[in-house]
Amino acid sequence: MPPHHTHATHPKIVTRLKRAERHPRAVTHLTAHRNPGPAPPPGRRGPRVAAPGGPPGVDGGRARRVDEGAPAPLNGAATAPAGRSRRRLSWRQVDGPEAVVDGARDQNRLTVVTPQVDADTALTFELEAEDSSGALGRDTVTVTVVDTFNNPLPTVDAGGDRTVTAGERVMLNGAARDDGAVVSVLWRVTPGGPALTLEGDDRLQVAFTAPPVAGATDVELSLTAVDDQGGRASDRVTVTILPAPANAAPRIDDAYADPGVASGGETARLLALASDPDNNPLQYRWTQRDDGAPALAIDNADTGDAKVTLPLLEEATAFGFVVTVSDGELEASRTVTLQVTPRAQASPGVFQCVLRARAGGGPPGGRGGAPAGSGASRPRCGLK
Ligand SMILES: [Ca+2]
Ligand SMILES: [Ca+2]
Ligand SMILES: [Ca+2]
Repeated sequence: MPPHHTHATHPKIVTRLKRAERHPRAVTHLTAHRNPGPAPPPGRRGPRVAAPGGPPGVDGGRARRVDEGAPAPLNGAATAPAGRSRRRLSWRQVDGPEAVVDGARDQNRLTVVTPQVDADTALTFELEAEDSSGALGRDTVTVTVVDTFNNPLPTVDAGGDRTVTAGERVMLNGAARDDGAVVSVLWRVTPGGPALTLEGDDRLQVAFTAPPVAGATDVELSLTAVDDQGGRASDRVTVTILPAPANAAPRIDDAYADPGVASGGETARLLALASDPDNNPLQYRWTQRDDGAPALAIDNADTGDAKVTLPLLEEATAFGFVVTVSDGELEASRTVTLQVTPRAQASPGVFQCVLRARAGGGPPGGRGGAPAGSGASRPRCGLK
């Protein structure tokens, strides 16, 4: 970069610049020796005329020099080959720091406001025309922005390129400095890639969640900073998004009832232990199988440690429970069977009850109980 600002701060140069601003031709002269810039434009071209059967003839207009921060009208022209008509015109900037487009882009005339520059800088614009047959013609025009105003542009750093995985939350840390002050920043996504939702696009730190992609996909973001004198500068960063590895289903490592055989009136735990190869968080869900057994309420059914209280039964009954473990997308399930025996004897004595309690609630020793289908009152082991 030419040491322009050191020169420009010299009082004599500032005076010359000020004078130059009033006399645009002098600016050209003043800057030409310091920064020759691109080769001078060729002489006025003749209007490019559409050849019969060829694409539309397009002329982007004359190359020119314009002061920084000034409006620059561009005048293009397009002609369709004989027998066709002009269907569409569009202007776009293809090179150089971004100029602000003032008005429509689909007319012969395009008005842009040149950006501030730190040295004479070429901007290239392209005019594209499409005719009624769909044929396209293009031409470019160069506008050289002349450095006339001594305002060092902000220094912007969008950070280093990154590679992330789809679904990952990505945080980008930008930086912007200026000799004066940075008054605003803005992150933008270059169109054409996958859509991103930026969180905090007007702050130096921006975040987004990497979208799903079919293959490695580049997303380009730019960070633009504006200083207190309207100067702006940008930097770009490329984030490569890799597809997320295929999700694997959770595994149920163990599932059982404790105790495995219980008697009516007791409480049994339903325990499940699962893991996920991707370390996804898991959700548990216990349900009772619809197999004719009495329906039971399951406590803590959404955990790996659920609980049921068994009813008093007339006959031995198997209760089936299903635990389903989900990682949010895939699931695994397992059935657990709990055998429940009726309480041992009708009208048990206090002694037997105490004995059972001391045995730790295990399966009762005696079988039998009320005969199947009998309406006899259930044996109870309670002291009233
Ligand atoms: Ca400048
Ligand atoms: Ca500045
Ligand atoms: Ca998983």
